[in-house]
Amino acid sequence: MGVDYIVWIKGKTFAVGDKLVFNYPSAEHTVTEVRKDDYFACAGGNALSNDRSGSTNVTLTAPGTRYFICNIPGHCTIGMKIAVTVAGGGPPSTAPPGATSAGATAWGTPGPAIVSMVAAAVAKLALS
Ligand SMILES: [Cu+2]
Repeated sequence: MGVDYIVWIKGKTFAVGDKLVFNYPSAEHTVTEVRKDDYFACAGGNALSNDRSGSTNVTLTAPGTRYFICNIPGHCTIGMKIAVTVAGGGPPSTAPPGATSAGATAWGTPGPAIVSMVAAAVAKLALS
């Protein structure tokens, strides 16, 4: 509680075989792994796994992004959540893993509307 996990994960890279260690007061929090949509919605109802032992270890066994929230009501929505991107299985990404890509998804990426606006402006220039 009170940790900015986006700041914490910034610049960190994760590889297959790394282990995430969550230490917390067992009665007060959970480590709940969820799917991407549920991560952004802070919804723990369809959890992939759930632990509230106070000492949760998660070994990263494959490339890709894994999503963890605290399933105590209200905690996730104030930031007790973390998305961990495990590198491997493809070319290196130019974006930092984890926080940045999660943020881009959370707030939306520029859609086709913006692209077509630019295309229209270019077309106008070409005509004038
Ligand atoms: Cu919590």
